[in-house]
Amino acid sequence: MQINKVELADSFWDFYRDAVRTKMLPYQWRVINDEVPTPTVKSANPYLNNQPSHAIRNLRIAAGEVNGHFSGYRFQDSDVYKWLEAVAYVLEAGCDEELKAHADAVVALVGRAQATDGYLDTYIQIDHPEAKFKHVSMSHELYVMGHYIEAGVAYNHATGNQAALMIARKMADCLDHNFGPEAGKMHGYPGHPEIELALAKLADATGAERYYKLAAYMLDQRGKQPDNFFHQQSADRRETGSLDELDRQNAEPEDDYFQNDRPIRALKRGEGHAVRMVYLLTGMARVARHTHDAELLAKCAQIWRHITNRQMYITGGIGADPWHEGFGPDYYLPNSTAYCETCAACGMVFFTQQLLLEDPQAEYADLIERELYNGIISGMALDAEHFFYVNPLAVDPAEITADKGREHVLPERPSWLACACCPPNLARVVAALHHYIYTSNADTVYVQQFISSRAQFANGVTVAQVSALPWNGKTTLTVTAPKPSDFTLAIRVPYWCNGQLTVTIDGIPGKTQVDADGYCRISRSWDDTTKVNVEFAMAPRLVWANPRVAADVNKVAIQNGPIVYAAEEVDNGPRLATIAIDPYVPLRIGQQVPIAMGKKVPAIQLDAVRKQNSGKPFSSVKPVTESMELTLIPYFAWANRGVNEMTVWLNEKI
Ligand code: FUB
Ligand code: ZN
Repeated sequence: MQINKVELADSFWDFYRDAVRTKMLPYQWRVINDEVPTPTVKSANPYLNNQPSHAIRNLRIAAGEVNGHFSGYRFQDSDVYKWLEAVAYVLEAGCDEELKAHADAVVALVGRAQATDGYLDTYIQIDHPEAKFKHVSMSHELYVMGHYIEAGVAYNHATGNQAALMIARKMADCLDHNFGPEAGKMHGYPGHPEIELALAKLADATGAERYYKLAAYMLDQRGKQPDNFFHQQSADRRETGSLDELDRQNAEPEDDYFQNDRPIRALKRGEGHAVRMVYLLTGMARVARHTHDAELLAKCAQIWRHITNRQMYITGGIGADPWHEGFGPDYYLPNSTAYCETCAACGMVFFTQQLLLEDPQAEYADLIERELYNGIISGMALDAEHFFYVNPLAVDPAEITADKGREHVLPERPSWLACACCPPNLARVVAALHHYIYTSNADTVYVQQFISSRAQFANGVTVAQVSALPWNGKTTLTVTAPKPSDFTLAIRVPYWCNGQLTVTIDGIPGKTQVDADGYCRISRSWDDTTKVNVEFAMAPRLVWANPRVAADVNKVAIQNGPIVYAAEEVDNGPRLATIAIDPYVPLRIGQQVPIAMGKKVPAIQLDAVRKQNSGKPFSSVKPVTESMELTLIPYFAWANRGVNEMTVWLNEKI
């Protein structure tokens, strides 16, 4: 049952997809062309502070079309490539002449900037040619080329643009020429994984097996000790006197930061830099699927389980350690210092999708749903022109200005970021949403996400879905089979309904058994048109953290369906930490709260208390409580109504 096409028309996601197409991508285009004034939000954290992007200009300089020096972070090129990839998914879903014209021009520019050997990294080409491939742990050369390869493959697929794919092939051939097991090549791999998953995509698009081989080589070469590649390169630079700025500052991170302290098959959990880790895992899973490497697939699944059970926030955020943008110890999930980079949530989706394709288990699609509705779209303001890089679960604007440990936290989304990896990453995930709704194998169509859409299969079958999610648990699936077709419709039963669902098939009650893998299956000979109505029980509910999460002891969070809720100061007054709720109190849903851009969201309201005492920092008098009505809004919608406090976890009244 090969999926030919999926079209979306969804009351929740159309807002985001339209915002990405009509606002975010045109806006990001102006940003990367330096046409947007430098934003005003200032942070002590250099990644979050702002400066003009210069990203297109860097490519023009590398192409020899204008004079100047490289500007921005070493990986600035990737902002352009992720933008291009997002445009590709937009064009896959429909047409947009203006975006296409810009994207065609970008492909042509990238072609002109690419060196004759296929190499392209404007930081190196413009100002540091002597450093080419000399400091691969930190340079991001393979990272930016990986992002171009992903974009080139997607753009070629969406538009048929041959140059886009040729550039990608030339790049991959350049890497194949320089890296590999053969004598005379570098026995290396990148500091920031990305190229591995990109090479796998290119191999799938072209049928060129050697790209898979190179990806597999880089994966298995990673972290080998002794004779570690990064250490060897470092020793070479010292011996040849070609130390760079980072060497001179002794700024090389520890090996575990780049998952370089052990071979990938010895990894057990989320280690080091979170985005690097999940990109690495995506590459591992993708290559392992291709090579049928059962050991590596089991390893990926084991690490996924470890991350989701011990290292992930309720929002799907990962990366509790702001100093390394990385994973922390198990159950170390502080709320107000959380990093939870938007890119890391995107990376979790990429990784999980690979596991889901290999082994359809509802828990994988559950996680993708958690990321989509919480950890990813929290990264954008509803105006689609302001972005969070860091997505903590508690923010107090007054405290963050006084706390060096919270320099990475911003109380509002800035209109751009010096390190702008997240905004175009978010754009490419939302634009590619049609790839996440259904999966299939020879005899089964899996409905993985409840998003109104229409899927066409190669055998002529269509599945049209009308879903009321995320606000209501009702979905109708209309299956049309032009000739009788035997197959199974496997409907994911989301974790949040606790197995409570109703199913009718053409009005007749169907079985509601949930199989061990989390799907409710309807196996039959489908003929003509069949209507399957499914309703998952959905009601606001309390969620408790594992008691080992010290930050959440005696706290509760509130979720409705897949949506995690949060309290904001604008609805509840200041000092959210003084509010406590009785876990048995009724949770009322329904009131629509206007947020921004004409968008309203259903609030959850409940009776709560606010604790107060004399006003001194401590007292032997027990605080008194005052009743209040607490209003919660979806976490993703916070920080759209000005700078204010927010918290996901609330004190439990004891
Ligand atoms: O290193 C490139 C990107 O910058 C990473 O993926 C992000 O975490 C940020 O550090
Ligand atoms: Zn990012």
